[in-house]
Amino acid sequence: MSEAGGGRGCGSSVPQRAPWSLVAATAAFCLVSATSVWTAGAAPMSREERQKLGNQVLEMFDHAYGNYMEHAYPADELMPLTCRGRVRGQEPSRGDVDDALGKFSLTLIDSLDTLVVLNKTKEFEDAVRKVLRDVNLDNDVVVSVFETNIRVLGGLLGGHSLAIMLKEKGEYMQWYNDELLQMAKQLGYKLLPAFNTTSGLPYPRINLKFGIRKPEARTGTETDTCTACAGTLILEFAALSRFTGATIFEEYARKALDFLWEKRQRSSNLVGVTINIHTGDWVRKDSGVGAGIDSYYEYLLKAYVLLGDDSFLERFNTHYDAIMRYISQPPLLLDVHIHKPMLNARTWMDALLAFFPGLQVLKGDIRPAIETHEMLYQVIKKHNFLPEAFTTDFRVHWAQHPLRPEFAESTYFLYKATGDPYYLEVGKTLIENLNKYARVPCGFAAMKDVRTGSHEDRMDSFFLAEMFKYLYLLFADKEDIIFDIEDYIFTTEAHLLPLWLSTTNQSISKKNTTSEYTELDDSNFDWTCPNTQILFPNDPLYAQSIREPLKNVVDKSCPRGIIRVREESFRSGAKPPLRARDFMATNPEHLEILKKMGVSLIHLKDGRVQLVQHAIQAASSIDAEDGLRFMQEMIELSSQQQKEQQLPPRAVQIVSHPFFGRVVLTAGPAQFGLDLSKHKETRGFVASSKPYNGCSELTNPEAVMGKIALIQRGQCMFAEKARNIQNAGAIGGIVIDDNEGSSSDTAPLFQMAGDGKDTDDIKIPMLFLFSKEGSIILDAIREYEEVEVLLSDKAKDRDPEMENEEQPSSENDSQSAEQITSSSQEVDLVDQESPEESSLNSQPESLSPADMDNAASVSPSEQISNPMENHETTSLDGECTDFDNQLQEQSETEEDSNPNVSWDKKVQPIDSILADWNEDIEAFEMMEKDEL
Ligand code: DMJ
Repeated sequence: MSEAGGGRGCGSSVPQRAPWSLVAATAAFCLVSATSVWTAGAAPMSREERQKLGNQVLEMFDHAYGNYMEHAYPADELMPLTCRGRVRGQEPSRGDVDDALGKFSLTLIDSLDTLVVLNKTKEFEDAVRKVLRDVNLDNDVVVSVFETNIRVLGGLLGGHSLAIMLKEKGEYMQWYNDELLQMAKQLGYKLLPAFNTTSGLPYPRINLKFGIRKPEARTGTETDTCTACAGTLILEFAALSRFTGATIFEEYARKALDFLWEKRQRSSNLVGVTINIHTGDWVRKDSGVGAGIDSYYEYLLKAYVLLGDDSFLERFNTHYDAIMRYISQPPLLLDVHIHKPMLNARTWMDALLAFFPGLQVLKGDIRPAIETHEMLYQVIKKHNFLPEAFTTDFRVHWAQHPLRPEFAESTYFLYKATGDPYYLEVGKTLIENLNKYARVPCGFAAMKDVRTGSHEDRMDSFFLAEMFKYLYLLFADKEDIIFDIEDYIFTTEAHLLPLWLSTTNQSISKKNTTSEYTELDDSNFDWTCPNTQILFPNDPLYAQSIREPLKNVVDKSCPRGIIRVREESFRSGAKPPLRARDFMATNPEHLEILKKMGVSLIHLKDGRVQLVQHAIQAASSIDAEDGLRFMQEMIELSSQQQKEQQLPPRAVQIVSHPFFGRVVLTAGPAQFGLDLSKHKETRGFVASSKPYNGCSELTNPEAVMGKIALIQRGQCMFAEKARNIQNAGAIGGIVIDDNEGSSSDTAPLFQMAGDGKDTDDIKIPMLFLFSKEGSIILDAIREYEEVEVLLSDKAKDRDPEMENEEQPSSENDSQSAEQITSSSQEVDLVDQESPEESSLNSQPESLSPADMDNAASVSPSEQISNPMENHETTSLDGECTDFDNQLQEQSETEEDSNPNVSWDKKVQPIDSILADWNEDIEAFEMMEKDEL
């Protein structure tokens, strides 16, 4: 094994080698010892079973890659539901997510080194030839600098690294002459104009052909970028410099990192999520380890490993100490404000942070890695996948899951570090869930909603670059891989760069780095030096002993509000601060507390109530913090209550041959007809109604009798369509959008509302599909004639039995349909929240359905209800003994003994003074923008 040159492990008793090597070497020890010593915990997994799982991963990769090559290549990505390539400009725009697509056969390039890891050397050779023959890097297309760097530049460099390794071995790639490296260099030069800022931070986007700021470029006016976007370049850029001798790339990447380091918040040592690339001001001052920041930290540590430059380790350690001090609340990792790091910035976590336990392994801090990983695994067990965001009490916050690999990555590293076969079982579950819920005939489809099991027509390139690599390596023995994986470091996209680069072309190292580390006292490094005894104890049950106390952390969780703020002082007898959920606008004591916190209550002329916080008007800084927390709670409560009043999306699952339940479409529910959420489902063959719009008595009742009728949207009310198909004997209905090209990928779903009359007479279930999802059914009818679907609230497991199931047993019972009225609360946001000033507006009066109609396009004659957001009602079992719950109990007791309080609550319920807040949507948009 080659060592990472100047790379230096922590701890005087540890030999001078990179921590990376240390981790790998120690893991090998654990693996050997596991088979003989294991007596409790997860049972060891036999070599046969590991091989079986490894082969399963290979088969799954073939399914994903084969379908991409057959149906999508040379397009950037496969659309696995419609079985074609995603070509930018030819599909409805998905916004910033599309900035990863540069018409450069993204998935092929991102898959290159995966082919070698998976021992598909022949396919690798073919793939490299295709890249050299077909890929054009000079397209007139605006791409994300970050995504292009990690996926394309990283993909080319990973491909080059393994191509030269194979060539040296003497069998494959004998014709190879650094062509991938030449392409990488060409791409590197194309990205350089992005760094033309005074700060040295790159613009977030660049036109591959025209660069930046020229009229044709269509980019260069941006002012902000995310921290990860500017701080995740050093591995690829340094590798490019060191492979080619062109030092400029490493210089630019170092300069950007130096600038970010300079701009860290000096008292907390944290960085914000977005930064102004011209002024260096933090634009978003919240800080976590997930979206927008994640790989900045990753690259500091890995730059040290790859380049052997101490300054990167010292920076990483300083940040890590801050993360462990403020953000880590094991097993949670919660965002905080960089200026007020004791104050949580939100009460949910995003899925990208799942990489962090893996990074902690590399760092050598195993205990919190095990804890966080365990918590994430429990969330996965509950929803089959990690939702894009979930709350501190483990409810779904954003329900999508684009087949992200971060959790598999952490699982692999934890297994390497602990040798605990538990992590093999975790990997097995990931494989099973992917096959059961994401596999479709034409690849693997992202989950649109982990709760319903519905799909999105999307298979991101990182799924091939990362997921299969980590899963395969998890089960592989050393001899299963044709090279020594420990000679390489993984980039954030899991591309492989050789550690020998650390001693190659070092001419620019350290030139620009600042050095103020001597100012830091020892306490800054409490978390930095792994104790190998704790890290890799000889006790093979070590990891299990850490997991044990957490085994019910998700199932037994209790609702949490904003936590931790001054918790100690509450415990010591001080009066707890006012919680948003307890607040009553007519309670003089509460109004007094509000005043102390700098929050004013303004009654607007139109009857609405506005809450505004001015931190400087608070009685003390503690009161100001309480005020901020109170405002945040109001926001959370408001959004939660609104979500709970909305119906969640439904699923249309195609169950007949050759789909067998593998295609699940996201559908909008109706506020009338059979309620599919009550464990009801309806299964039946589909038939188009005549007239297709279903607006008059059907002329083909014999065709729809006992079937699920397909009806086109438009011309009349949804309820009218439902009555017409019901009268013709249909057992359910699917309304298909008449706006060609519409899709739930790009338009918000909505609920079909009634017609303002009593709709109790409608007994059948009705669902809505956008045009793209609807065409999947229509195409299936054209091809297979008989198409059977299942309408439900959640897709059913698709197992082989589905293939043998009998004819439909539709459930069309006479249970009266429930008319569900939509949330009528409509409130306005007056001002954006900021740590210094927050404001909320609310309106107690109900609005008419027309007022609520803010979905994309609405036929004048239809009624639709609010666009749906993610929603989940989780019943929490187990005893709630945490502090928040005590507070809740306390307030309930007070309420019982005080009739005025209850009465007040009735006449002015809390939700009547809450605000409609766009934080979720904005944050999600920001996250999508910042990184995928
Ligand atoms: C990948 O492209 C990279 O891992 C990146 O750093 C973060 N997100 C995606 C996968 O989720």
